[in-house]
Formats: sequence, structure tokens, C-alpha cells
Amino acid sequence: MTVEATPYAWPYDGKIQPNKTALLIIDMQTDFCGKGGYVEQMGYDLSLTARTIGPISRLLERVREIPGFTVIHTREGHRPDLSDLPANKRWRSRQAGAEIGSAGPMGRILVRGEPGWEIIPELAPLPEEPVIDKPGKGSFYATDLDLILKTRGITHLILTGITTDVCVHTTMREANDRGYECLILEDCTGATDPSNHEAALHMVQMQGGVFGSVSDSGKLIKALESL
Ligand code: C5J
Repeated sequence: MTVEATPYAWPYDGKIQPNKTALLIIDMQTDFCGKGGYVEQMGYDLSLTARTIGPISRLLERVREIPGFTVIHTREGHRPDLSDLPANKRWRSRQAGAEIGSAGPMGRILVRGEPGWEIIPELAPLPEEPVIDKPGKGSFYATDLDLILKTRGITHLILTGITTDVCVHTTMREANDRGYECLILEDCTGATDPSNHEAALHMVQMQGGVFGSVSDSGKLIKALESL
């Protein structure tokens, strides 16, 4: 059974194979969807990113029941000494009113080990689920994600998390260039601007699905029932 998706049913090349598929949960950290975190400090509406928590939780519960299915979490963040924080990223965050590394209500913003940097309790990784710590927006840059995926023989990726237009999109584009077959779920992703969310999903569907295909968690869960 394939997942009903646009512009093509996913995967285009046949049935979902759990041992070749990974659910990627990107940056579901307090800094991006919780009170006192980076996104709230920048003044954005938290409900736009927090709306993904329920759908991702339900999907995760289902996926964890399927033998062989890989779940991978990512966390955006920097070393406490900020030695992996490029100057351009730092000054832009200052411009946005929430300088990375500065003190906020949830500890130092986007710094590893701080409360705001932690993945939210509702989506806490299980011990066997790899967690990728990334200094950039993309999940492949300066990480071992590709090595972990290749070692497990993963060819298909399901993308969830936040934010749709930044870390999720960068990851999807990089994954597509590396040859992974990608599916993005609209209710399991969210942006700090609703029109950016819509635009990001629209971009995926151009040119016959230039970066992959778009669906939602309900349709995916329905397809997973047949496994
Ligand atoms: C951003 C992310 N938006 N996780 N990070 O700065 O998308």
C-alpha cells in the first residue's frame, strides 16, 4: 500500500518498506515550540509550531509499533563556547531579537545542554532512536546523519518537525540531492509564518515533485495499517 500524496502517491516505486524507511523528527525542541524558547523570544506565534506536537506524537506512537522502522530525531544547537556558531548566524539572531548564546527564560538560546535546547518531553527519543546534533539548519551538514542512514540501508525518508521553511526544507532538499525518496507531512510540520509553510509545501510539488511528495499523518497512518 502506498500513501495518498501529491503530486504522486508515495513511494512512487512501490510499497512502504519499514526497514528502508526512516521517520525524521526535526528540531522538536522547546526553543522552537515551547514557552520561553528561541521562537517565542523572537516574538513569533508559538501555536504555529506547537500545532505539530499532537500529530507527530500520534504518528510516532504508531511507527514505534512497526518492527524495523527507524526513527531519528535532530536537535539544532551549539557548543557552550559557541565555537561552532558562525558569525553570520550569530548576528542574524541578534537582529531577530534573540541572539544565540544569550540568556533567555529557558537558559542560553540554542546552546547544547540548556533546557530550551532539549527535545520536548512529549516526543522524547527512546534510547535506541538516534539523535543528531546539528549546528546548521540542514540535518546533513556537519553531522553523521547520512552515514547512519546508509549503514541501515535507508532509502526513504518521512520528514516531520519544525520549521517547514527552514530546517525541514533544507534537510529535504539535501536529502533529495543525496537520492533519498522524501515525503513531507503537512500537519506534522509548521513554520513561524503560515504563508511560508504553505509556500514551502507548494515548492516541493513543482516539477513533478522536485523535492518529493506531500501528504498528512492521517493518510500515512492509514497506509501503515496495511503493514
Ligand atoms: C530555525 C529550524 N527556523 N529548526 N530553525 O531557525 O527550522
